[in-house]
Amino acid sequence: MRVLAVNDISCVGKCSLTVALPILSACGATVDILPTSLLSTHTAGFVGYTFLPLDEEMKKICDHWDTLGLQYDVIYSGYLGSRDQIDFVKSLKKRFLKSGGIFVADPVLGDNFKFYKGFDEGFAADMYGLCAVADYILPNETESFLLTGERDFSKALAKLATVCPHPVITGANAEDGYYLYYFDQGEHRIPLKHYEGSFHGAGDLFAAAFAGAVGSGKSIEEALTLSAKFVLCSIERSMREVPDIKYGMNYEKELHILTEAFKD
Ligand code: PXL
Repeated sequence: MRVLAVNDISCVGKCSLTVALPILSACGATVDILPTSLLSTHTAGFVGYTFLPLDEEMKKICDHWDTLGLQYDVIYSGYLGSRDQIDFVKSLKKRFLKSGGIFVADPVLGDNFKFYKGFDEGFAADMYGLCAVADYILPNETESFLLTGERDFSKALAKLATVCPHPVITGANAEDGYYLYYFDQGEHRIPLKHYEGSFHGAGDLFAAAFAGAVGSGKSIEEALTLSAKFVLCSIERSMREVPDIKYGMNYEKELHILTEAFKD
């Protein structure tokens, strides 16, 4: 399986491409990367970070790849640094996804019912357009609200399902507990163990594991269950080991969950 991961490089803070590479590799994928921006750290919790959008470089990289005839089984997109980049990433599907390949989009917009720095309603509207060309989308509860205007998960999921065949709302805090909500010819839910606190990078760990799992032919239910197990074990470890969670989660010693699931 050959995967193209489109995401930023946050040099510090264990998210985006720096976690997508090891996680997708643990799923047995050959991973190529298209960096969308280069930051000294991610934007949540650090002050004074540097941010270099790579819009022009992304175009040049892809023009070179055209000459190589590269084609991918899976394209997985995450944090995008500008509205132009959203448009550009839409075009990657036609250019680089094999026929029958899978496009997984994580519409990274915000958390705790707030936009991440630099994003706004216009950005969310464009991200909705990217969701409409994806096979699977992985908004968290904040992003599902920012995309649809709905706080009710069933209503948000139904709205997202009008544009994408397999929306998943990750970490949805419903009245009767925490769930993964997903649409697969109808609404389904998988209950999640809940941990107090906010775990930076958890969404990126989940998205990379999920992209690796569905790309390897697992059903949506199997892929969600496996990715949730990997992330929940990483959360438990991080609660014990990481004093300052903005530096990211300790997931490395949980990668065996993925390597074991994808043994030949
Ligand atoms: O984990 C999501 C993410 C990815 N990339 C950057 C971010 C964030 C969340 O804060 O700032 C640069």
